[in-house]
Amino acid sequence: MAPLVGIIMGSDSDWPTMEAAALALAEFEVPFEVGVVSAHRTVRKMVDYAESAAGRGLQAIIAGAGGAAHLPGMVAALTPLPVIGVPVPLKHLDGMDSLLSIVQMPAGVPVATVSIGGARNAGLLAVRILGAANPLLRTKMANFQASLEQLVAEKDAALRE
Ligand code: RP5
Repeated sequence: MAPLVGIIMGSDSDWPTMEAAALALAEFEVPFEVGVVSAHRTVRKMVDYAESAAGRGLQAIIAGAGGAAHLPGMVAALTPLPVIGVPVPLKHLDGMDSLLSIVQMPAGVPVATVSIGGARNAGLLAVRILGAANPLLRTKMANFQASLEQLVAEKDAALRE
């Protein structure tokens, strides 16, 4: 099936963090594509990717980057699609640099920023975005939420055994 979500990252070194987004999408059987697209090292590739994304059928983009993490914001400036930003933690500053680079967008160019290293939530948020126009995905998400509730109930009960 043609990909509906694009997962991009500034470097292959971001993959250990970003893989969780891919796993979440796979869990919900949402077709996705993965690629390295750097805002600084492959500027033209980034522009091409963002400008062609909607026309290629993508419905959302998950962009992860660390340090001076400009990729999500630049992509959001170049596409009308929803962009979810994942701050990737690097060796220094614990990902605070990545978080602030991604979250402090100027008015008019939103990036839905998840927590530092929060790639799984980025995948789940993409499922919710697609689910707004897809009842089957919405039902799957509701079932997933019910399973979380059930899990907490089981753990709560186990505490008192
Ligand atoms: C960022 O620089 C990337 O997103 C990555 O988090 C960071 C370091 O990249 P490498 O030097 O590991 O390729 O643009």
